[in-house]
Amino acid sequence: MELNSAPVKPENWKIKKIGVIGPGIVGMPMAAMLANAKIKIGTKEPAEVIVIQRNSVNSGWKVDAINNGKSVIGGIEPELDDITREAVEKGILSASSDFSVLSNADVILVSIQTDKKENGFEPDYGPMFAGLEKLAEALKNKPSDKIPLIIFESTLAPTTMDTLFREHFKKYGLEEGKDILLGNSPNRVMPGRLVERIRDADKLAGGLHPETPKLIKKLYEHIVTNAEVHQTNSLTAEIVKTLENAYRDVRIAFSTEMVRYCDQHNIDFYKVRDKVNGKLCQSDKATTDPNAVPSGGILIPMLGVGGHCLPKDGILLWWRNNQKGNDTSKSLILESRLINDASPVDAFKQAEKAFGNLSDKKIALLGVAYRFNSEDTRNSPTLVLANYLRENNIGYILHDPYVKNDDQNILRFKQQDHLTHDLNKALEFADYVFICSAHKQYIDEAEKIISAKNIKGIFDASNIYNRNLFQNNPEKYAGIGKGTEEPSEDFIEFVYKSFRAMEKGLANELQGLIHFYNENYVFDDFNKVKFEDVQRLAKTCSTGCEIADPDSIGSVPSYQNFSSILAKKGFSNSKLQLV
Ligand code: SAJ
Repeated sequence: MELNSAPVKPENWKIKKIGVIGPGIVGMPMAAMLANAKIKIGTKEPAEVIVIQRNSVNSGWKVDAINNGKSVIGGIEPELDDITREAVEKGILSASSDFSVLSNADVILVSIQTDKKENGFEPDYGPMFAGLEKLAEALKNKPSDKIPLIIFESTLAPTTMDTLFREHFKKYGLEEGKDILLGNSPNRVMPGRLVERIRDADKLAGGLHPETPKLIKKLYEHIVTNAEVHQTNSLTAEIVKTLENAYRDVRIAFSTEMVRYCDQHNIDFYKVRDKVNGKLCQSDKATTDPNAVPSGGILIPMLGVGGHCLPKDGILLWWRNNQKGNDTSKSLILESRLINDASPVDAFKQAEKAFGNLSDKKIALLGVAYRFNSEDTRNSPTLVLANYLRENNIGYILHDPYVKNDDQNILRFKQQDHLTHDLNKALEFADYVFICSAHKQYIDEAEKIISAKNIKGIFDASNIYNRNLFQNNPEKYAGIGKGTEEPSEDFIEFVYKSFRAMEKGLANELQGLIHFYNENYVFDDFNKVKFEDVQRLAKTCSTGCEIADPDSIGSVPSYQNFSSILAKKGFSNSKLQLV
């Protein structure tokens, strides 16, 4: 297939107007930062930034809020409120529900939420296509000499750009590489650190045309000021993005396997973690700092894996294979989903081992948001546990300082009557406390929680407290990974070797996936995916994504008859063939 010659050259590029569709946790900070950077590319005046929010029941209010200078993201988001207010006051940032204002935009960022179909293997692009239809309608009226650059910030299942989005715009007479340029720059933001992450984290710039990543880099260098923008093709960017979250999920599952063994044998998991991560040269500060983001090889098993990304991205990486009927049973990535989904109920059973039967006790679940200091409840493991307690007729209360009463997931699971914002009320109600997210409030008010008079036990599922706080009543404290015995050198060696087997298994799986994509979806040199590129770009992920070289696995390590399921999977998929 021939690619058209450069339709827009970076050196002749003019940006007067930037549209940002979807002011969520990605779109809001991107819009505010692009406005605040006062970007002048081929112009004298800074580019105007317009946020587009459709007039929906749940989110329609965002237009007025932004036009009044307010960021629409709750929780603790350092800098974001100030940046938004300043940009609106200077007249560079505004919001609208009218897509037609995008018809003369030079750049359009699309940050509409993408999802996975419930109980399915395929992406759910319902809201995305609803937005893209309106965008294409607007661009049908674009000036004929303008070739807008459309950058997808949302996470996309591999092949989406080439097979779905290119076709979508074509239906409206907008041909990629001629009338429009399609690029993808999947975001690496994290609630609680939105601004910091955009400024300090390396970013991928992918395109279907070789010119597109150059343009994205030229624009984004104004806001990614402390990190690099890496150019690549669209499929590689799609694979790297989903892989980063998939491999994080796999590493959490691996750590969960190990912590379960440690907890059964009263071994201090955190000592294991630090020693093995030292041997892997992948250490971090998260063992001792509950608000540090874990990035080491061995991660931190908590109540479960929530959020919008980790629970779905590994499945999206396998979507096209599943669609073709290829064998998915050997995948470490998919096995990890099962391990992590079991965690909330497993944690409850572990608490019962420590404190005795809890079926007639009252439980306070502290922290409903899946991440500390955020209001985000998507796939929250706390809600999984709350549903389990309700099904088993166990009394409980939910506390969170940030999650609102009309939060969509609270309403969806009908948990609104159980939610309080008053910590005293939760502590007065309960016999036992589960720390489900490491919100700042639970650190600041540790004394109150620990010494509350009714509370008989605290189950720490967030690695928030140090056992020393319970010196006077050690029986009151239990948690995930909180064993007290020193791990033996043999056990450390076993965990290290199992990790090495698991990471080779993951690399073999990835090699099979890349081969599959190249064989079935790539028809020109620029868009070909190379394992080394994926490995190099994944390594730029600031929460750690070191992909090993593919290699055969000699044997599955074992320790007193215990072996990792993921290491075993890795062993069995050494010769994974995907065609
Ligand atoms: N979790 C653990 N143990 C850990 C790390 C996380 O149990 O050691 C759990 C968390 O409690 C949470 C879930 O995993 O329930 C997800 O947390 P996360 O820290 O991985 O963060 P997310 O989902 O908010 O953001 C992820 C990040 N991806 C990676 O770090 C590879 C972020 O950088 C991405 O921008 C984001 O997904 C995204 O949008 O894709």
